[in-house]
Amino acid sequence: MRCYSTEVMFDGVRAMMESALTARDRVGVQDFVLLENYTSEAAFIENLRKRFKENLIYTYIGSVLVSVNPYKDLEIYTKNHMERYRGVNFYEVSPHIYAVADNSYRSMRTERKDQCILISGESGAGKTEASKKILQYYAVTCPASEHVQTIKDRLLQSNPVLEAFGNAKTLRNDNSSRFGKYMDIQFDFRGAPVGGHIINYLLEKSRVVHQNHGERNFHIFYQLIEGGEEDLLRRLGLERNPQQYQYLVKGNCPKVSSINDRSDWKVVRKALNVIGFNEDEVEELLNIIASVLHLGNVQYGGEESNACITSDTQIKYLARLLGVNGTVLTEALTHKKIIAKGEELMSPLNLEQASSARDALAKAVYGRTFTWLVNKINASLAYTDDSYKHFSVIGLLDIYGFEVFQNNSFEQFCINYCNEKLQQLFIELTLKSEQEEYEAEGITWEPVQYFNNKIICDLVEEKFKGIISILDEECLRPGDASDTTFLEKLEDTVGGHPHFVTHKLADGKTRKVMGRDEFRLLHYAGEVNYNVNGFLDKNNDLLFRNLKEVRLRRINWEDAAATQFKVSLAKLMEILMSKEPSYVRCIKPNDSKQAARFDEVLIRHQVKYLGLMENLRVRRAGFAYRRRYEIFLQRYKSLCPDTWPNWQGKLADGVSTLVKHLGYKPEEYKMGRSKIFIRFPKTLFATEDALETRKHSLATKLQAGWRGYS
Ligand code: AD9
Ligand code: MG
Repeated sequence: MRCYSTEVMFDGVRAMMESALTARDRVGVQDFVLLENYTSEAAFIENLRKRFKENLIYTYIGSVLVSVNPYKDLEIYTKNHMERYRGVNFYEVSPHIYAVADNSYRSMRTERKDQCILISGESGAGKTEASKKILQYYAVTCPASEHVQTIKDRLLQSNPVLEAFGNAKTLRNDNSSRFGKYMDIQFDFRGAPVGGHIINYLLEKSRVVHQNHGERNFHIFYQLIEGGEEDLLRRLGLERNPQQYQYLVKGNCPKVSSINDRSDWKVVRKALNVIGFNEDEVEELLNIIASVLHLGNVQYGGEESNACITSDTQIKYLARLLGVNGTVLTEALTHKKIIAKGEELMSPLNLEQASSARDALAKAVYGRTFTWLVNKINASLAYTDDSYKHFSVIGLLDIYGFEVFQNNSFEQFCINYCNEKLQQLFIELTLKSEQEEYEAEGITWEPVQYFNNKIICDLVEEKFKGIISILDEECLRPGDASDTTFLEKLEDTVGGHPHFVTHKLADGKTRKVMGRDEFRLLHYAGEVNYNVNGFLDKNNDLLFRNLKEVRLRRINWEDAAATQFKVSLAKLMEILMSKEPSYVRCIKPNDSKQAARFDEVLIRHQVKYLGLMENLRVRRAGFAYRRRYEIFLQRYKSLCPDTWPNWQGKLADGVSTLVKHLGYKPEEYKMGRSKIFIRFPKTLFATEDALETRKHSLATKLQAGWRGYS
């Protein structure tokens, strides 16, 4: 028996030794700053590939977490895993999303500073999943009481609701978020979550009326139709068949194999209750969802120049569901109000105009309902305990990544502008924190050269002469303003900007590779051509005035436009600047949603768009590695007779003695106030190898001892 256990132990030790000695070759480095050739993109990608192959989806760049979507369940999100990361120092455990969550939580608790976690990456890269993992981590590991449990439940349950109304199946992701989301989690003095607040950005409303082939409308429509109870559907006048509805057939994709609309409906209904919606509110919400479907089935006929509605079935439902007068609604869907010689007149719409008016109403109704929903969720998450007003905050930002399609429009313009702003913040804050750490440690700061993308942000957002200002100006200009005149104005105003290109060349000739209705922006992440068609309408959020006058209960008609987006982004930047940031950079390994496929071309693109090489360069510009003295000494003290088994003097002196004994040259390291800074990975690796060799020889001795014993 004893002999058997010794054998097992011996094999275990040997296996551990072997794996440790070859580990770096097999699984790469867990922090990119330890890459010898840190400026090489190929080395960067090779490291990602090695780790991905071993199911190690997380790797650091300093404190930034890089995550590659595994597209399979890895069983690394259990309660045991959560426990393993709880209260443990970032570098003592392997990279994980829980380490980021825990690190932010501890910084918030110990330094009393609000935190934020910024998650970015392209569609399908795993941002939303990452943000859910963080939320779950807090829900499980933070202290709880009855009230706190209610808030934890509501925070968790806000996800299925927001996803039902704001997510959809796209070609890139079966559960794609079609809005940006910033969520504050508020913690009380004991570190328990006691409230929350959500801000949403730029919902893709165009999806309500149109979907590309293979894509779907927002999940809620299918959930309601597939899962809604018989009498509910009867009240709403809906049939249990998505193919009946014009707004659901455009993508020819009513079913998705990875989605069960019927069971999702049950989850959403329950979540609405948990969040605190009463039956009337749920009914009202569903009335609006149903009315969007009825609106889509409103058909026009009559003369080309004078549209009329061919059947009043939908209008009857709409009038009842929305609580509006049917005649007023019919007129609003077929006429527009114009002012001629100071008088208001109703002018008939032609067929095309009438269809756009109908679609505009559907989009507006849906968009405003989404805002109302977010407001309701916020009310239910609001921190209500007046007796103790002060709380600390961790913010989670799950926002759309940089997008480049074959055809890029207003939406991509806004999304990419948003990423440009976040990149600016990222570079500024990374540099700032590097600089602050050097200062705090009393080490001379060595300036880092980097590309500052402020010039591109200014091109988009500057007052009077930025692209958004010019767009607004064209939208307000009466007369012949159009997408074409907008482009002409852009050429006149920013034509000479180094990051702006159109088909016109400076010498009056034409650049053949570009369309006449396009402009190109040279973003930090790459070049994107934007087609101007639809820019003015989308910026106006076109809705004829009389449609706005069809007052709908609980719906607040505010205009949305690029300027509003700009203002809300500026506010977001302010929020983020006031907090201590952590970053999660998500990468999508392939375009076919497959596990274990590492598409190198696709990944190289993302490494570029996410600015990861720049990030690594900034982080590595000075020192590859830094550790607090006590942690460094604890790990390596066995390598020096003077520090083993325990160093009695000052920590810094112990580390000094140790590294001198190891033969570190003065140019290889610097001693800060509380940390040692090591310039090159090879110095650290030599030390690590010395440690392995020592463990190995100890194990051999131990093994000899055991043999003798048995
Ligand atoms: V989008 O910009 O909203 O379209 P996200 O949010 O970046 O996108 P999401 O988090 O929704 O992507 O992930 C897409 C899918 O990848 C998920 O539905 C999962 O099936 C899969 N995924 C993502 N992360 C993980 C993970 N850590 N483990 C397993 C994952 N599967
Ligand atoms: Mg998402």
